[in-house]
Parts: sequence; structure tokens; C-alpha cells
Amino acid sequence: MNAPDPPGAALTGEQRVAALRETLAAAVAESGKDHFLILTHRSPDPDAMGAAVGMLALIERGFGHKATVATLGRIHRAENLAMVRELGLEFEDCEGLDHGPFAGLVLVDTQPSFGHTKIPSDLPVVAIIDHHEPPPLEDASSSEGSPEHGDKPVATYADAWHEDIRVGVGATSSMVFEYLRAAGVVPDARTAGAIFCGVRYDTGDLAEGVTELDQDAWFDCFRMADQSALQRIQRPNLPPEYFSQLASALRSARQHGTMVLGLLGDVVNPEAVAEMADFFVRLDGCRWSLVGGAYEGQYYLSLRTSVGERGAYNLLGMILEGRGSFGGHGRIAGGRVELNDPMDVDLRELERSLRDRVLAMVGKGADGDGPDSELRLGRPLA
Ligand SMILES: [Mn+2]
Repeated sequence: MNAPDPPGAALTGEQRVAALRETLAAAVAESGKDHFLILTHRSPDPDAMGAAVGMLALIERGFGHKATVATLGRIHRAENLAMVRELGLEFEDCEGLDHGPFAGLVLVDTQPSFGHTKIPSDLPVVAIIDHHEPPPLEDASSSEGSPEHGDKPVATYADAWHEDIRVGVGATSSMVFEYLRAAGVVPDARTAGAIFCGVRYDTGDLAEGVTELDQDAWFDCFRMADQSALQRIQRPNLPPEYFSQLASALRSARQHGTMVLGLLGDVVNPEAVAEMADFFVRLDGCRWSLVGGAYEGQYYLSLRTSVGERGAYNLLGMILEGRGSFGGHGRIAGGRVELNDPMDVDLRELERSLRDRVLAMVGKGADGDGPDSELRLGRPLA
């Protein structure tokens, strides 16, 4: 079931395009600059990249302004690296970029208050296009919990920003596809390929919880893309670290009833936790998986629920109990907790408390899968 439609969901694509066009034009008039910076969350996933590339085409070809896409944080996952390589995507590095030329920021697949998103405070936000659950109001106004949460100076122009947040839509890339379609901009093969990858990744190839718009974006962009490139993106070569990470994750993960829990200690890259969570949730009888791992002073968490389930965002919020920052939609959620020094002690404490918290939740919902002790100890996967 999709979430209730937020206000504004009844707008047509044409109305949304007109509103965005007007907001950008006002920003150009006010700043005297004709260039926008498109940003998304740290270490962008395919949906973030697809939405950014689509937004670039919209702003340049649909509206006639200049635009630049900048990213923050390395991309590690083999499929995501293959997407950049095979489609020839080019992004600026957000850090060290001269903000002088830009009239303002267009955010895609994220929102200003999200912990994994860094907003340059000297640039006004002019537009937000996203499908993630907005943070609860008390979170947005409080700086407790995470040093990154709240307390973010966000500037805007007099006319406020263009905000289009539709939690029911499967991918932000689909939303950007709608803008392009309504503006009469036909995506080139590269843009269509990027949007397709975004919809494919965030909806699991339209597996569940999708709208007609996601389906239109998937089918239309598949037709317009280079299909052999899409094939190479889906099954890329994998580096040796992938296999050693997989082996150690398989050794340490445990099945507790209908959940697989893998708290992996240090990981080879932050996206390994998402890869393993995607993999473990496919275990027969598993309804959700939670995987965590430490990388460069941060503890990353990925939560997945199985096909047909939703509520990953709420579940991860309950597990984190106000620690760190998190986001998600449908079956996917991710979070990040800052580790303090000395890191190894803090890491072990954090993993122990996460395990206790999760097992307490599983215990409450125990659905007759053996005695309680078996539920607590868990069953090795391999
Ligand atoms: Mn997304």
C-alpha cells in the first residue's frame, strides 16, 4: 500500500514544471546568475544519480539555464561505479567547488535536514525533489542526537523554494522523468539510461509499492537507453575485496527468527553494508535484514524488508532510538552513527547495544520460531 498522498499530489506534471520554471527564473532574476548546482546525498546511489542527470537535462534543455551536478563522497558499489563508467556520467566534486557562479541549489533524492546531505550554507536552496519520508518535526528542529541533524543554516530566496516531496512514488528518478515528459524534453540515451537505473534500483524493477509513473519511467527510459550498457551495469565485474567481505559477513551474520542480523565490525567500504543487507533479506523465510559496519569513523546501517513489506524507515528509527541520522522509503532504509574515540571500544559498545535493541524487538514479536534462547543466539547462515 502506498502512503497517503501528500498535499500537491493532485498537481499535473505540467503544473509542476511551470512552478519549477517560475522558481528558477525568479532565482536567476534575483541573483543575476544563470547557473544552478544540482546536489544529492553523500555517496549517491543509482536513483540519486539518475535524478541528478535527469534534472541537468531539464534545467539546460527544458529551461535554458546552465546546470552542474556535484557529488560528495566516493562511490564504492560495483554496480554504481559501472553506471558512472558505462553511461559516461561526469560529476564535479562538491568539496572545493567555487560557489561563485551559482544562483542556487537544486536538491534531488534528499532533503536539507537529512544527515547524509551537506548543504553549502552560502547557496540558497531553490528546489527540492524527493520521495523520502520527511523527518518528524521535532527531529528537524532539535540538534540532539546527531551533530549533523538540525542546526543547518538553509538559505532561500524571497519566494521560498519549489518543494515536491512524494513519499508514494518509488523513485525520485521517476519524478524527474515526469518533469522532462511534461516539459517536452526527450532524454538522450545517457539520461534515459541513468533514469532507468534509478527506477530499477529503488523499486527493485517495479517489484512492489510503485506507481504508474514509476512504470512509465521504467518502460520509456528502457526503450530510449543503450540496453547493452544496462546489461553491463547490472552484472559488473567485482573486486577481490567483495568476495572477502562476503565471506566474513556470511561467517558473522545470524538468523534470529524472521530476521537476519549482521553487525560486521570494520567493513571494506560503507556500501558493503547495503550490499549484504540486500543479499541477506533474500534468505527463505526472512522478513527483514539489518547489517552494520564501521568505516572511517562512521558506523553505517542498512535495513531491508522483504517484498510486500514496508515501513523500513520507521523500523530503523525504532532501532536507532535517536542516535545518528537515518532515512528511507518502502523496503529500504539506511543510517549512520558517528563513532567516538577510542573507536574500537565505541564500536563494540555500539554493536552490542544495537544487538540488544534488535533482539528485544524480535523477542516481542516472536512468532513461535523455536524457544526464546534459540531466537536470541541466532542460527549461523553458513
Ligand atoms: Mn531514491
